[in-house]
Amino acid sequence: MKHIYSQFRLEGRVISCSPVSGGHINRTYLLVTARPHLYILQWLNGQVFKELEGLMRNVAAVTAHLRARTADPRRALTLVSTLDGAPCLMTEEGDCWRVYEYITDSICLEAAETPEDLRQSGVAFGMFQRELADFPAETLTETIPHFHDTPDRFRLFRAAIAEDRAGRLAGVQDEVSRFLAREGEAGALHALLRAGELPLRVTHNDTKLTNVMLDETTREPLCVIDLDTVMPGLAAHDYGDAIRFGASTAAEDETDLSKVALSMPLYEAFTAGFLEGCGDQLTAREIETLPLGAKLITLECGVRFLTDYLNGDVYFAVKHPAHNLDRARTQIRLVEDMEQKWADMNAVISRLHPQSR
Ligand code: GN1
Ligand code: MG
Repeated sequence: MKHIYSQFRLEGRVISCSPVSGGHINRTYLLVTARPHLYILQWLNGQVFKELEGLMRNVAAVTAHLRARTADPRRALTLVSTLDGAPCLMTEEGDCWRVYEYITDSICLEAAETPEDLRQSGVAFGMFQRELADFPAETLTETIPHFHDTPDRFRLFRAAIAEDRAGRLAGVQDEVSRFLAREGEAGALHALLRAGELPLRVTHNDTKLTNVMLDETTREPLCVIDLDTVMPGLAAHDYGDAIRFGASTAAEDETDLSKVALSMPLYEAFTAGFLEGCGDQLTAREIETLPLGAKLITLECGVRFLTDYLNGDVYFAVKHPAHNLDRARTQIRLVEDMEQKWADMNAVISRLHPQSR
C-alpha cells in the first residue's frame, strides 16, 4: 500500500495501515503516522461508480462548502490532496484512491444504543440538508444515475427474475411475490416530484447511522461521512434511508425475522432530530411525505438486495452465499411492519409538525 499513500501530502512517516470494516462498496484503511497523525485512506469501487472524476469533484465541492461554515476540524470532512495537488490518486490501472483527515475522538455506531443516539444522527442529516440548501445542485455529477429511482429498481428486478442468472429464483418465490405486490406504489414520490409538489434538493443518499461521526464523550454529532452518493434528490429519501437502517429493531442482515420491526421510539427520535436539523427548510408537503420515504426506500433497498442475490452477488459485498437474501428478507419484513404501523408513523409526524397536516 506504500506506493499509494506515499503519493499524498501526509504529516509524518506512516507506521501502520490497517483495514477498517464496514461498507458494502468501497475499501477503507486507517493510516497512522509517527507524528502521530491519523488519516482515512479509501479505495473507490470503479465498477459501482463509473464517473470517479465527477464523484471526486462532488466530494471536493461539498466538503469545501461545509468546511467554509466551521473552523472546527472535526465538524466537516477534509480531503488531503496528492503531492500533485489533486483531490485523489488515479493509478495507471484505473483505480481511484483518496485520503481524508481522520475525525479524532469520534465513534460511529452500528446500531443506536439509545433513542438519543438516533435523534442526534437525525440532527446531523437534517443539518446536512440545511447547510447544502444554498449549494448549486445542478453542478453536481449524478454519480450513480437512477440511484433512488424506485420504479427503475423494479425494472432491474424484473430483468433479474427473467434471467435467473444464478439459478436461485425457485428458492425465493415467496420473497419475490411480496416485493412485486408493492410495485404499484414504487413511483409515488417521483410522481409528486414531476408534478412540482416536491422540490429537488442536494441529498446524501446513504443516510445510515454508520455514516455519522459522533463525539466519543458527548455523543453529539460531529459530521456526516460517505459523500459518494451526494446528488440531487428528495429529502424523503434521505429521511427514509435513515429510518430503514436506524429505526429497525434488528441488523440489516438479521436471520431471525421475528426480531425485525420498526421501533416507534426510534422512529420518533430520528424524526424529531431530522426536523430540528432541517430547521425551516422543508415544505409542509415534504414533511407530510416523510413516512412514504421510509417505506419506499426500504422497499427499494430490499429489491436491490434480492436483485443482487438473483444476479449471483455481483454488486454488494457478501460474507456468505445467502447474505443478500437475508438482507432482502429483513427489508420486506420491515416494509410489512411499517404498513401495520402506518397510522402511528403519520401520527408522529402530525404531533411533531402540526402544520404538515
Ligand atoms: C451500500 O457501501 P455502503 O454500506 O455505504 C449502498 C447503499 C445501500 C447500503 C445498504 C453506493 O452502502 O445504497 O443502502 O449499501 N451504496 C451504494 O446497506 O450502492
Ligand atoms: Mg455508502
